[in-house]
Amino acid sequence: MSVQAVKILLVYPPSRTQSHRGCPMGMLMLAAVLEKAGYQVHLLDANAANHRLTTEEIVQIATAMRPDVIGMTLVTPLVREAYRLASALRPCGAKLLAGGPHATLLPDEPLQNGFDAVVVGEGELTIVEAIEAALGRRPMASVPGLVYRGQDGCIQRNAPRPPVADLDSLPAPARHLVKPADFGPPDNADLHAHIFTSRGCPGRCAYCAGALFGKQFRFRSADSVVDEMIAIYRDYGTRHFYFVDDAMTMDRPRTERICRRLIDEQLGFTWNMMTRIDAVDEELLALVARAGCVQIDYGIESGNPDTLKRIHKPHTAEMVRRVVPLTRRYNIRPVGFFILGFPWEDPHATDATLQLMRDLSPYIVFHPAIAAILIPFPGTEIYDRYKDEYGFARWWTSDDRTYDAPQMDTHPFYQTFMYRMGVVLDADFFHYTRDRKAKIYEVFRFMYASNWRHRNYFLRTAALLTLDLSRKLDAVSPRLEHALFKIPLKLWQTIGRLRATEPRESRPTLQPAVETARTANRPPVCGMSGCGGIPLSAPEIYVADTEVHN
Ligand code: B12
Ligand code: SF4
Repeated sequence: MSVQAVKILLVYPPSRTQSHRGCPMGMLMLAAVLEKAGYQVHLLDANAANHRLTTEEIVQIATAMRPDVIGMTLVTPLVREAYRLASALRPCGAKLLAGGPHATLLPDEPLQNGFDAVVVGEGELTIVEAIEAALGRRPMASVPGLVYRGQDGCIQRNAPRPPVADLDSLPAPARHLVKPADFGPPDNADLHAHIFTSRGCPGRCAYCAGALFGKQFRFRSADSVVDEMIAIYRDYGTRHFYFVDDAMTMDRPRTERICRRLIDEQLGFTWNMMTRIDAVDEELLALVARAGCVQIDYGIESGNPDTLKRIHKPHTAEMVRRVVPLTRRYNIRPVGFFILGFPWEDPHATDATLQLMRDLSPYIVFHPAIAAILIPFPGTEIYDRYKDEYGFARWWTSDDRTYDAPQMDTHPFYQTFMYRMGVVLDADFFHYTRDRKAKIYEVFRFMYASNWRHRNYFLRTAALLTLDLSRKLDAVSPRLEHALFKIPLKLWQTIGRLRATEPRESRPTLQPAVETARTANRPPVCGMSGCGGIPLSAPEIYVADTEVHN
């Protein structure tokens, strides 16, 4: 069979609870490599916000399509569904290839759950050889980075594939494979907003499996990044971008070069980035603001010095107190991520975090994300150290994992509500005491109160009191709570559904957006996924580009 006749189906497996409006970058980067090699490539993202697919639907499509190889991305929260899907796909006769963060961290596991082979680490340099090997056209043993079962049934782990040294040499993501209507309304600015400009992180944070792309920071040239932004704008009209690098500013000269070109060519793009508190200073903030940066996501994590040290964060609470207001001074929205519930913390330790939040609250938007209560992902120091003590080894394969969406019928209103905002309040890997749970709730309540501070006073107070009432009633009688809150919950969900179908606020015009905003005496808008262009002066809550479902 010629390469052109080989049909590859790339699948992002279903999630019961989440969907996204941005297209899956990893899959599109692999698709680009495969198309360049001549294969026929198809993409199925089961979590595309407007066209979510169940396992059964994917099987139906695959059965009709009859691909030769199916490649699947595995992320830890979705592996149970992915393994179920792999078993259901076996009768299609396609070879099943796994890759992605979870497969990289635990390459043997997918082989025990229906996959034929696993690509460890970055896929671009391995995927073509892996497909050829899966089709029996070259020996499995000849493919670095591949894990598979040998003829004796034993798992074979080939030597690792070195990471991609020259990121500029990779083809641009195959964005044309995405059907925009699947991911949101026609004005969905998130669709092509994500850009990956570097790989690797030298950090060693105890809760992060940073091993995926290695510790060595590698980056694309400034020209390649800006050229991609221009190409995306030309092809899709995208003007707001989100650099999804782990720490965008780690190579300062490169960041400066990107900014200079954006400024010199007056491209008028706006953008968000994630970076570390210790990787910015005033001069850099001034520059990125001029180049269109409207939001920086900082992983602050804690206000407790002992915790910051134990999780190996390179910043101190004092640095955070300096950098966050400074960021706001340059008209950039600082967004703060925190993690609550470290096993060594008591309620008193959490008070230090709450105090830091209070100090930052005039400037910051808090991001009460799904991982805001510590989730021990595999491959992290936290997981390895505490899995036996707290009995959560391999929680991702268990039916009673404490990391899932609250169900309307079983969970109280306040938990369901907070989940809609991104928090899994009953994530309880570390068996929290009542006091600690109460303290965690207090912190989230504070985050909401702070994020809502520009809203109508009465509505804000009513929302907070409703949450408190639900929580108190639930402690006394869950049945009574459920009976009382059933109607408001339904109402709130219906409003949510109606609002989700409304078109979102339009994006900045092609004029240099930040400058235009300033001259027009209105703040630049943030186009980041989910936040829908909220003025910088009115902080809001959003959950990256993830949408959550009950
Ligand atoms: C942007 C992002 C998101 C976005 C978009 C995700 C998406 N659909 O693409 C949003 C906000 C939706 C998101 C959500 C979540 N994310 Co996220 N996210 C990222 C981030 C920052 C970048 C992802 C990306 O685009 N990478 C760039 C591409 C090139 O890399 P890649 O996708 O991994 O693909 C490469 C390889 O993995 C491999 N590969 C991947 N798939 C396959 C398949 C085959 C067949 C082969 C051969 C190879 C292969 O080849 C690719 C090219 O080299 C990463 C961090 C990171 N540095 O990657 C975290 C990361 C992927 N997220 C993570 C997590 C935990 C989550 C959440 C669970 C958070 C939460 N608590 O809810 C949710 C899960 C959502 C879901 N339903 O899947 C973890 C996953 C860890 C793990 N053990 O699985 C990561 C690694 C962050 C971290 N360091 O902990 N995320
Ligand atoms: S949390 Fe961020 S800084 Fe820390 S290791 Fe992970 S990617 Fe690096």
